[in-house]
Parts: sequence; C-alpha cells; structure tokens
Amino acid sequence: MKISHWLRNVILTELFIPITLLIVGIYHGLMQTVYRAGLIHQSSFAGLDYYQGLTLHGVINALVLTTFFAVAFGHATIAYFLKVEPRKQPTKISMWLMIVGTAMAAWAMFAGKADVLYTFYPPLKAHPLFYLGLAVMIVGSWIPLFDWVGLLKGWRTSHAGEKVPLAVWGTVINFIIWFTCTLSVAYEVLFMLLPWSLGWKATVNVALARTLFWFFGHALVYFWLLPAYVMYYSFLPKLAGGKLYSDLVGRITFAIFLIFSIPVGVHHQFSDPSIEPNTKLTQSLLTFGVALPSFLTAFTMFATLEYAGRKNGGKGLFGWIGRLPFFDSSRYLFSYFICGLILFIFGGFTGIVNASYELNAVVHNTAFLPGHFHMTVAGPVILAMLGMSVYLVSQLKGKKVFAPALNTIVPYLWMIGVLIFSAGLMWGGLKGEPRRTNLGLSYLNPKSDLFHPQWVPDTLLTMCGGFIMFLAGVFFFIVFFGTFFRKQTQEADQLEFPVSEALHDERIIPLFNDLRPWVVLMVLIILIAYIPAILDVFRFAGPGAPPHVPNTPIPGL
Ligand code: HAS
Repeated sequence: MKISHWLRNVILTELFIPITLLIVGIYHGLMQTVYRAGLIHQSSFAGLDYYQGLTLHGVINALVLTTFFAVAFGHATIAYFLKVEPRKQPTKISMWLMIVGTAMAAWAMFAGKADVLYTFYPPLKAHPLFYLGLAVMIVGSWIPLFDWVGLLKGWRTSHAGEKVPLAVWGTVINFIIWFTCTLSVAYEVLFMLLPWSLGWKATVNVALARTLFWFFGHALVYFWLLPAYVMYYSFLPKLAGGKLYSDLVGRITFAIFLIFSIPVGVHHQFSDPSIEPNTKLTQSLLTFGVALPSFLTAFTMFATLEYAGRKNGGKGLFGWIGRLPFFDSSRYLFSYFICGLILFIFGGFTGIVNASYELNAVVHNTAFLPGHFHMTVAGPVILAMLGMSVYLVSQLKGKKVFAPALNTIVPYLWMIGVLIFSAGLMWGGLKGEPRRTNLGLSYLNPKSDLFHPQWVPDTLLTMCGGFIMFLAGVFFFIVFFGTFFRKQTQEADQLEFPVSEALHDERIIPLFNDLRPWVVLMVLIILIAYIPAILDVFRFAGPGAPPHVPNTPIPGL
C-alpha cells in the first residue's frame, strides 16, 4: 500500500536519528569491555569519562533507540493493518517532542553533566536538562497511543464482528503498558529529581525514587520486547514458509503481558532494605507470571517453525530445521528474527535465575546481570529493530538493500558476539565480578593491591565478544546507511509486510478482542502488588540523601 509522504518522512526520521546515535552507543559498548578487561588503567579515554560513556551507552541504546523505534514501527503497523493513517498534527508533535527531549538529554550527557547511568538512581545527580529532556521525550511517545486508540475504535465500528488484527492488538497493548509505567517515572523525574537537581530541595528520598523507577523499569523491558513479538507472530511464520501455529495464543500472550509487566518491578530491589520480604515474595511470584507469555511464545514459535520446515520438505525429528531459510538474502528478516529467538532462550532462562528470590542474592549487581540483559535487549529486541529498520527504509525510500549478503550475515555475527560476550560476563559474575565498575583502574590492574587475577580470563572473553559485536555493528551501519543513501530504483512511499496466515485461526473470543477488561485487571493487580511496596518505602526510608558524584565516595561533594 502507498502511504502519505509526510508519514513516510516521520517514520524515516524516527529511524534515522536513533540509528545515527547508535554509532556512539555501540562505540561505548566496546569501550566498556576494553576498560573492564584492564587494557586501559584510566578513568577516561579520548576525553570521555568511563561513567559518561556508560551513561551514553545505556541511554542511547536502551531508552532512545527503543522508544523512537517503537513509535515509528507502531505508526507503520497501525497504518498498514487498519488501513488508516495516524493524524498528521499529533504525529508530528510527538516526533518533535521526542527529538527536542533527546537533544536536551544528549547535551547534558556529552557535556559530562549527567554521569548517572540509564537508571539515574539518586543520590547520583544530573543536570536538570537531562531529567527534563527524558520527560519531554517520554511525553512525546505517549501522544500516538491516544491517536491509535481513536483509530482502532473507528475500525471496530466499521468492522463489527471481525478480529482486531493481531499486530494491532500487540501494538496497542504495548503502548498501554508504556503509558501506565511511565506515569511513575514522570512523577519521579518532575517532582523529585528535577527540583532536587535545580537546588530547590536539599535531599531526595532514595528508596521512593528507586521504587518509582522500577515500577517503570521492568515494564520498560517488555516495551522493548513487544515490537519484536509483534514481528514474530505476524511476519516470521510467512518468512519461514509456513503459518502461525495459533492466532489465539498470540492474543493470550499479549494480554498476559498487559496484566503482569508492571507489578514485578520489586524483583530489581530484592536487596533493598526498605521493602519487606513479603512484598518481595509476592512480586517474585508475579515475575514467574510474566515469564509465562514467553514460554507460550517459545512453544508457538517452535511449532510454527517445525510446520514451515516440514512444508519446505524437511523430514525426521530434526530434519525440518535445515529447511528453514537461514541464509536467504531475499528473506533477511528471518535471519534477524531467528538469531534473536536463539539468544532469547539463554536470556529468558537467566531471567528466571534472577527472579528466583534466593538465587538473586548470588547474582545481584554482578556482571551476571549485563550477561542476562544483553541476551534479551541486545538479542531479540535489537535484532528485530535493526532488521525492521533496514526493511522499512528500503520500502519507504524505494531502494534495494545495500550489500544484501552482508546484511544476511550481520545477525549471525552479532549473535555469536553476544553469546561469547554474555558467557564471559556471566562466568565473571558467578565469581563475584561487579557490574558498572571500571575494573581497569584497580581489580584488573596488576599494579594495584586490589588486582583480581581470577577475573582476567572472563573479562578477556567478554572483550572478544565485544569486538565481534562491534564488527557486526559496523557491518550493519554499512548496510543501513548504504541503503538510506543509495539511488532510488523502485516506487517510494510503499509499505508492505509479509503478513502470516494462522494454521489454527480460532473463532472470535470476545475477551480476546476487547482490551477493556484486561486494563481493569491490570490496574487491580498493580494496586495489590504496589500498595504494600509504597507503604514499605514510606515506613522504612532513611533520611533524605544529598547529591553524590560517581568518582568520589563522599556524599554531598
Ligand atoms: Fe530481565 C534484570 C528477570 C526478561 C532486560 N533484565 C534485567 C535488566 C535488564 C533486563 C536490562 O527477576 C537489568 C536492569 C538493571 O540495569 O538493573 N527478565 C527477568 C525475567 C524475564 C526477563 C524473569 N529482561 C527480560 C527481557 C529484557 C530484560 C525480555 C529486555 C528486553 N531481569 C529479571 C530480574 C532482574 C532482571 C529479576 C533483576 C536482577 C537484579 O538483581 O538486579 C522473563 O521475561 C524471561 C522469559 C523468557 C523466556 C524465554 C522464552 C524463549 C523464547 C525463544 C524460543 C526460541 C525459538 C528458536 C523458537 C522463558 C521465546 C528456535 C530455533 C531454531 C533454530 C528452531
């Protein structure tokens, strides 16, 4: 289908800006591994401080890229499946707010005035523009939800008795999760951190700020994941040469994410003394609830791929695997998706380790954690985003993909890199290696009294993985920018998706065609899980904390 030129420009801008910033994000990822392997024994390199680089890495990769992409892909999904375009004015206002917000936060980070990492936990303190910029970017990303819900209402009236397209069901659910969870972080930023950073308040309630952050923070990871799930359920089966095993399972999956994504944030605070053990146990159990839709997805994707492999001529117990189009450059999205799924097997299981209350004490704040989350956010999430960005650019600009063979191997190279990188981090984590630490200054510096020789092999392994990931990143940029800037050969402003049919296209179940009951259930479960957590935080929070900068352990300087 053809879309308006203005909408195409909005989508392309929302892809081009974060992917350009990703160059900085990926560079700082590599530098992390170099510092941590002890190749650099300094607190800064090339004029950028270690924590400044780590903040740029986390904020660009995990907050900016993901939010811009989710909005851009959301516009494309809504326009394509509902056959009606988002309204021009709110769409453009949303885009500009996100751009201006990002520019404000980027200035603070590049100026070295916001070395607070992507979680911006107080008492680490950033420049007010960092907080304001993030708030403005988030508000910008809220606007499309209200527009899309209006469009969906209109579609339901004109398509009475039809199922809401699965991709739209998933996209709208994702943005309801996003809107709800960001309310807490908006409160934290606007009413706690900003006045404190402006000097209007002397101290900040750290326990409350952390709890408000994690109300947002874990739902955030599903906001990253759900666009990838939309692609797996809606496009992967067709790309594999088959059909989606069950349409209903897809709907159930997204609905469970809606009710369980938010009331689990305390599993990031198992070691916080300000929250009671009972509250932690409740949210630990709810965390197993939020793993359920991914188990459903794993079984559905295996069944879907097996069906496709057999349809492609595969025989025997495992013969179907070899019949999947792993290296077909005309179906390169398959390569991006399958590598993400393979990584998620490991990312998911390490998540279950983290969620298990006692085991968490072994891995919390160790290198095991970045090991886990690079197999999730740098696995299915980023691979789906990168693959789909090339796909959208090629269609909307009417250009053939640049270097198609290279494009097909990027995800495999990336996957190998992540597997090596995460294995190194998890190995180190199990030996007590801390996360978020410039190991090269002391623990990985043979001249230091604190030198830990037992961490040498795992940090070197991590660095090897980091180099492979970096190389895959460079190849990706060649493909992306090569496609973006090459000569146009086809009609532009086109939008087509490889939409899959369902093998089991179950009859309409009203509960899985209407979001309202699920939203009510979501609110109820959040109240049950979070009222005790907030009460705990007010009862047990210590005195307010003065500001603190990362390179001095003395608060208030
Ligand atoms: Fe997590 C910490 C628990 C999923 C990201 N997580 C993090 C952090 C990040 C993150 C960024 O309970 C660090 C935050 C920080 O800075 O402190 N996580 C979980 C659990 C899940 C989970 C239970 N995490 C994710 C996803 C993320 C993400 C998704 C990003 C997108 N995580 C935790 C906990 C912590 C944590 C604790 C805090 C720890 C601490 O102490 O600080 C679950 O949702 C995972 C369920 C997933 C599965 C896997 C299903 C597998 C599939 C693949 C199938 C493969 C196929 C391929 C079909 C059960 C779907 C077949 C291949 C062929 C060739 C045929």
